[in-house]
Amino acid sequence: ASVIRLEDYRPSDFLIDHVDLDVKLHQKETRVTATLVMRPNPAGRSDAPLVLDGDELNLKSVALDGRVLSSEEFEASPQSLTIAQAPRQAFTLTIETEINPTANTKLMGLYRSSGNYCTQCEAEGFRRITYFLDRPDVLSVYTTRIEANREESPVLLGNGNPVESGSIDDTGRHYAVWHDPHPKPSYLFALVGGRLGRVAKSFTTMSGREVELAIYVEPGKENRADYALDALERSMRWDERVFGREYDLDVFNIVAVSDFNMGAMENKGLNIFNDKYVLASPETATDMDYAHIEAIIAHEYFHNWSGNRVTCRDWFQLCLKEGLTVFRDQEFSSDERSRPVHRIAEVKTLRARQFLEDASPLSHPVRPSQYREINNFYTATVYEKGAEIVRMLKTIIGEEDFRRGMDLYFGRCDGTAATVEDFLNAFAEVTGRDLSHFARWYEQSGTPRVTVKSHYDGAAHTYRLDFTQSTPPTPGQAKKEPMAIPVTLGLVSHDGSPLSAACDRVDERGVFLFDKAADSITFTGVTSLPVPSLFRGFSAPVKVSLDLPNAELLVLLRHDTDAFNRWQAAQTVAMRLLASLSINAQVPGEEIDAFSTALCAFIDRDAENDPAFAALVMTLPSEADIAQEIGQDVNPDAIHRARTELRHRLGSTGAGQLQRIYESFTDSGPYSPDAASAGLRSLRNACLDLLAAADPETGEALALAQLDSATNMTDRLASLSVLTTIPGKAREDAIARFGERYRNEPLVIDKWFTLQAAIPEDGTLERVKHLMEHPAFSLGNPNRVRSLIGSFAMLNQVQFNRADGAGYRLLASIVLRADELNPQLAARLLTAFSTWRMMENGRRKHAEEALRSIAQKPNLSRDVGDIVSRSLE
Ligand code: BAL
Ligand code: ZN
Repeated sequence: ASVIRLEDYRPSDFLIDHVDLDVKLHQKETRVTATLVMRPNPAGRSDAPLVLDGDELNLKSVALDGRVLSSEEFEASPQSLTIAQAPRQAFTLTIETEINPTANTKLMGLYRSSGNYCTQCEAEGFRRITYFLDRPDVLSVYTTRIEANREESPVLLGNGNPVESGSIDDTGRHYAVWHDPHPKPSYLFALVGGRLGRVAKSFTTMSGREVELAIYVEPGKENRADYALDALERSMRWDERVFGREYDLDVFNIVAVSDFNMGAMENKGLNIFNDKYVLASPETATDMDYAHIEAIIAHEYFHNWSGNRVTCRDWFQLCLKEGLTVFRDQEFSSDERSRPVHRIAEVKTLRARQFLEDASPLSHPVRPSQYREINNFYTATVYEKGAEIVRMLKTIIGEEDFRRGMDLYFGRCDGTAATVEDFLNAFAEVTGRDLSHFARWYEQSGTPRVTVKSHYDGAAHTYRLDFTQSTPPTPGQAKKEPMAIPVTLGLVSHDGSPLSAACDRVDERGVFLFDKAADSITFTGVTSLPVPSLFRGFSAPVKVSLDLPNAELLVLLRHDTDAFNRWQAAQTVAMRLLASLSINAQVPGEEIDAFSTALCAFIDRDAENDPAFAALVMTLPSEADIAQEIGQDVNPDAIHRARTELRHRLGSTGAGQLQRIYESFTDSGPYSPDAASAGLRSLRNACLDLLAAADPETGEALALAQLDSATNMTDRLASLSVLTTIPGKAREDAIARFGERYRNEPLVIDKWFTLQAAIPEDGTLERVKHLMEHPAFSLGNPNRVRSLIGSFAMLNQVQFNRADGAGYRLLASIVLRADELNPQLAARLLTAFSTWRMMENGRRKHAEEALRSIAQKPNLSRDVGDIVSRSLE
């Protein structure tokens, strides 16, 4: 497939100022009439033909300034519409197409989900509705008339504000007209027609405008949207307070649909959501679901400024809206919840997904320089690493200048399609700093590794830290330059007493900017050997090697003022033990004892003060994290044994404390999803997990009792999860009962699929195949596929990476089947192979064979073809 390059960008030859869409919804033969008010772009070529994008379109007619064109006057295929002799002044083009929403299984463009009509246009779905200049730098004002059968689709929604609606006499049909005054790119277009329930409330903006907020869901599930509606209101208030951003339409609508490729979509004034990220009740949703709903509602709302009012010039700039908006939603969640706990969760996700991607054949810069299929670049690198870049920028320039820069960026770029350079220029301008070195973060892929060595001179009372950095080669980038890395740091004394030390390279906020291949900083006035606390709050997305013994790291767990580094210290020690146990099958018992003792002391002292934080400290790095740390010749079975062994040791040493906490924190009173209540549940369930690891018999009894008495999905699912680790009749009965109880709740059945797919036993392969025949499973529904197949491939390290290759073969066969229905979904599943080169030789061979079996299939989608070829490169 052809490669699209950033360096080839040129402005569109034509512009579209106004779009008038008339959409007559029918299940199989939807008629779309698009009237486009166009003109040549002064910045484009003056002699260029007009070439409009299409995708699987059926053209019915085309007219220029009201005159129907004959077939000699244009060239049309399902993929494009070309008018060689387009006018050189303003003109109106009227295009009629017919599309079949029922046959649209790709879930791009206009499709049906549970009988409702909905759209998804980002990145290139609008061209599946009508021929268009389907690129983000063509901004137009849209008026949309939607017509449908009133019985089938009583609700008709479009972008912008409602203008009029009415019946069409004697036809059973009705219509609604929507107008969006804000010029937008086609990827932000949306419409919905369907039978939907509604919850609403009104919101008064900071300047006193009234906005009607509404969420539309499957009828009967309205009360499950209350939390999302509340989160929306809180997001709007927060964006006013923290970024000075106000909403700009009379209505803000959200629609939840059950078949959706992404989490949600920020269409102007009409967000469309995967129902997983809207619907919640204590009976069906976990604490984590509530937190995700809050974050994604906020994310899509924040796009109204970072993405919609200021959009992207081209898809290479995707991080401009996504990285920035992830940063904004992370800040929102941190303000609404516990900042350190949220930061730890962010970093866990970043390492599990982005560091993994960056160490794989799929590694790419935050702003890629080329792509074959843009859908494959909605990645952890663009999103999560993109957010880390914004965070580092704020760390380097400080809070006040960051806000001034954001104000300048939003103000100056409002109504335009911008670039990463526009973004950085705003900050360069308000600070007077040269940010060209910092800009490397957007261009250079791979995770930098920073190595730090410490030297204490007890006589001179100086403490020196020597930093070096290097970034490994990644596809297309053999050689790397040093990065501008903000290191937030401090020194900690062994007993936690205040420590006076000075260093002129560290600013008053504790930030040292490390921007060379090697550098040293020296603290003076250090009267006793300190422990360095580096990268506080995870101040840069790097891997750190530090020459500190475990005992000193455990000082940080006890005494650091930075909560993130307290957690990090415990993780680092655990990771060292787990990696050694995996590779050598044993480590000196006293090292494990020292860690267990420190952890028990921590639990005794701190667990009750901050339960959510304690639960995180008590959770060991995942098997996938350990594999990533080892990095080569990985044997997932050895890793699984090592982690099981360490959990067993921790659970046994801490049994007394764990039991006490487990019993003292019994849940009482009505369920509340707030962070404090969720924290208590997470601590209690972390205790249950370790108790079961120490003694499966006790664990089984406790988990069965909890499953029976649980009053909410968090506790119920946690107990079922513990049971899935203990083979036997009790587990199978519990799984069956849970499946029966929730058979009419697809989003809960997803959790049930996930737990079973993650069982680290040989029988899981057959279990997954069997579950694919379950009435609730459908290869056409992304949530079902991700829950069962995605979880098997991404969460079940030992079974996906089976030594006999059967896990790889199963995934390859499913990817090929899914590709015929939904290429985006298939390509996403296929990324589970991104770790294949890390595996030991036998597994590596099996994985390569599976990948080659996919690569050789004819008619692969561009999505799957791209991932498979990059995976094999
Ligand atoms: N723009 C695609 C979905 C999201 O990131 O909000
Ligand atoms: Zn987004």
